[in-house]
Amino acid sequence: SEPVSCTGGRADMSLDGLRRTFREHVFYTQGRFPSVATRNDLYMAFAYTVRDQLLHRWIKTVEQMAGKDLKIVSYLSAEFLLGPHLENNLINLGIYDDVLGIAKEEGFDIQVIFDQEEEPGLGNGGLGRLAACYLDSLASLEVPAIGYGIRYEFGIFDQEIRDGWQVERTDQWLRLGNPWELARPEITCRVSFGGRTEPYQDDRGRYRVRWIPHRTVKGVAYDTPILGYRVNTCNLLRLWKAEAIESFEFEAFNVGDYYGAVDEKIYSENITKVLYPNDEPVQGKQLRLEQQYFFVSCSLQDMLRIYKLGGGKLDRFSRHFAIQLNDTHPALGVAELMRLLVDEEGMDWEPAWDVTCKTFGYTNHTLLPEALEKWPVELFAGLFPRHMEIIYEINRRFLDEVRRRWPGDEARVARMSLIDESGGRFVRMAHLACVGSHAINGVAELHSRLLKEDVLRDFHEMTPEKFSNKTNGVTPRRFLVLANPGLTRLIEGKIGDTWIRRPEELRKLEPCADDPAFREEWRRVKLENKKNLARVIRERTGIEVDPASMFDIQVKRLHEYKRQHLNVLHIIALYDRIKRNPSYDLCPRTFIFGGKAAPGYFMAKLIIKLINSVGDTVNRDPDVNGRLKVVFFPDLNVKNAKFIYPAADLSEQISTAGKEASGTGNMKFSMNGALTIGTLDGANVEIREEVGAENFFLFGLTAEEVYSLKRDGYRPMEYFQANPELQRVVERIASGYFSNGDRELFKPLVDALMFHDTFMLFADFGSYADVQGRVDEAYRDREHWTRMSILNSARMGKFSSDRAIREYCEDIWKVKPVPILLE
Ligand code: OAK
Repeated sequence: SEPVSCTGGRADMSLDGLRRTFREHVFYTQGRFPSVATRNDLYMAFAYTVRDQLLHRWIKTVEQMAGKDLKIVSYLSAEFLLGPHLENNLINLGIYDDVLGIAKEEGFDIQVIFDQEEEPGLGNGGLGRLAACYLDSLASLEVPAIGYGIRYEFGIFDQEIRDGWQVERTDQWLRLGNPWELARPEITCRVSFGGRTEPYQDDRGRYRVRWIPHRTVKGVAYDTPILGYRVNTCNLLRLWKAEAIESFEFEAFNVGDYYGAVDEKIYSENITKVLYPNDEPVQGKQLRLEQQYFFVSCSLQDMLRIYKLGGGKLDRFSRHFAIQLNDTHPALGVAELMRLLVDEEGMDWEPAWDVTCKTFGYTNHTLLPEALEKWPVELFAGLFPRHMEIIYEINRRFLDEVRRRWPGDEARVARMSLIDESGGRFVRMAHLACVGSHAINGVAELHSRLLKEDVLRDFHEMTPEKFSNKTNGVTPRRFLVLANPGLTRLIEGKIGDTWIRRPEELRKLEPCADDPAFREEWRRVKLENKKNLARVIRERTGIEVDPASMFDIQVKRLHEYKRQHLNVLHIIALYDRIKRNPSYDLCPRTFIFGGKAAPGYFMAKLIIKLINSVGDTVNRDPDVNGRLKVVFFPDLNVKNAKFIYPAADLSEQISTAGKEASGTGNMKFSMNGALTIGTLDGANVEIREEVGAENFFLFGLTAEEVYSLKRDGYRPMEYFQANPELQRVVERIASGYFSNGDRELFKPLVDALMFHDTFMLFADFGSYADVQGRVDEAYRDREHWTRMSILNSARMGKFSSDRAIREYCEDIWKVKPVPILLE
């Protein structure tokens, strides 16, 4: 067919065109005179102006892909933590400065407009943000891709701090409308739950099964365009919203059951109401399982629909779709695709299984055993009677294979089974994902190795060829260009801007580390960023911090394995040194924390309280005399993070070795020139390799040492007794020094450390405190510190999500870029 013409008009990206479109949107979309337009009207008008540009490219993308024999990546994720769209799209379109100019002409502050955007917080932390970075890179590399997920009405809660405690408030991101999405009421799927199955013979006399479900809901597609950086590829993020199917309402109305109809509606809509705010571990709640199946079923039905539009035969499906499972949350997809192919499309089991295995890839994101998803068989079979049968059949065939390879090894069979029967019966989602995928990967070298040696050892022994590593990456567009315009300009002045697409070229900066004038400039930018953060901290917490002090920052979800409390123990140690020796020589430091705790995770919330309590005491104590400040930055999200990474001098990556799968905050900090103090955990290992051991502050046990210490019986008390400073630190907490004499408040935390210390803080405390001493010394030599800082940024190219996505494309998905032309 003829290419669609959408040149001129709103597709006009000249300054005049943009200005005209903007004015039109104020008028015709928002229905306002400029003189009465609210801040939100202006934001909406800008957003629609930009969206018009995206839609232009989107249509070109769809048009030029249609009918081509290409392969599409389908990224299945229960979470996408996108962050605000407006600024990011301006950067990717290359019209940031134009729009700044228009705003100025029209007489308002663009920052105020940016600030108006409510971010879609449809994720908890690392896993969801990684999915968003990968969407950015897929589009930037011109790879055809669809992200599939859930349109939660309420995303991750907003965090407030009251009296030092975390208080959760509902996230209302859709309150003022969402200009970035297009509702597609015509793209719908039916998703069923419960009921029973029944055998029958089809017209060819073959044994078949039909599922007679108990209830059915409707999934409606909501599409968000995802534009790549300075390319015309505009991919799709398709999020599903649950609604009641009409027939239920009619039936209920017909028998006069008005309330029944309304109940059904509420019941159905509940499925996509709210994001579960726990990251690792996830909670075994029925609604959560319903969410997973709901979005997976909608997405697979949608892919089959798109595929059939092209007239393809089902046994070739895997040549046209590569589906990636972002952890096990969408792993039910393996059973659902089998059901769709066998029950709905009439395929035989073997070819259907072949298609399924060739289509799916599985990425694991955690080493915490308690975070491996498993669902009680009773719950599972009740909701998905047909999938339960399919899983039993997959398992039967799979375990036959295991028995053929390892005759008589029933212990192995029990370990590998898709059903855990070691006490209660559970469906093991990671096993389902492994068996149903042709590729399995971890997210950092160390993590991938530990998966092979430990968590997924049996699977690796059986099919080593499925395993690989794909070290995580982050998008330099959002986390450097957008977050740190000062540094971006400075870098551009030296090496141009090609590094934004090819961050390996940042290496060209290395010689600048030896240039005193450049170092001076580098410090000036950092100082500006710190002043900026200091201002935001003042506005949000009332605390004054000194931009001349070292900014030592730990921002991430609150979790015991991430050991924010190890950081606190060290702060108390410094405080204790000052109290014992008022003239103690300490390089002034501002400790900044941020991150949300799962609402039901008592210990994580107590750690937030401890940080704030220590802050209250230390910040007010005149003896401290400016040497220490402690701040808890409330409501860490993508929007706030942009003030934080660029302002850091020191990045705290201090998890117990062997626990953090990768980490991605570590990359964001280092890219922005922060030095890392960290353990040999997750991607820290590779960051240190890249930036050089001499530019990284390493401490703590290795994963192997953690493992053998645990095996041989770890006794935290021994470390406690051997370290008088640690004793004084713990005593200050236990005595109520930070809690107005209340000895009970922090007792659970103190007891957990003294008697269990699962994450080995005591074992690492000495080494941590020593290395922090070296950090203090290093910071005094500002020239040398700046050198190290420049080298960190210059050597972080590997950790661009573009590199990660290229590896996925080549090794797992076997997909190629499809450049899109505008005219
Ligand atoms: C969340 C729920 C279940 C399992 C894992 C997660 C998760 O967020 N994992 C995190 O994924 C990030 C992206 O790969 C990693 O960088 C983090 O280390 C990991 O904790």
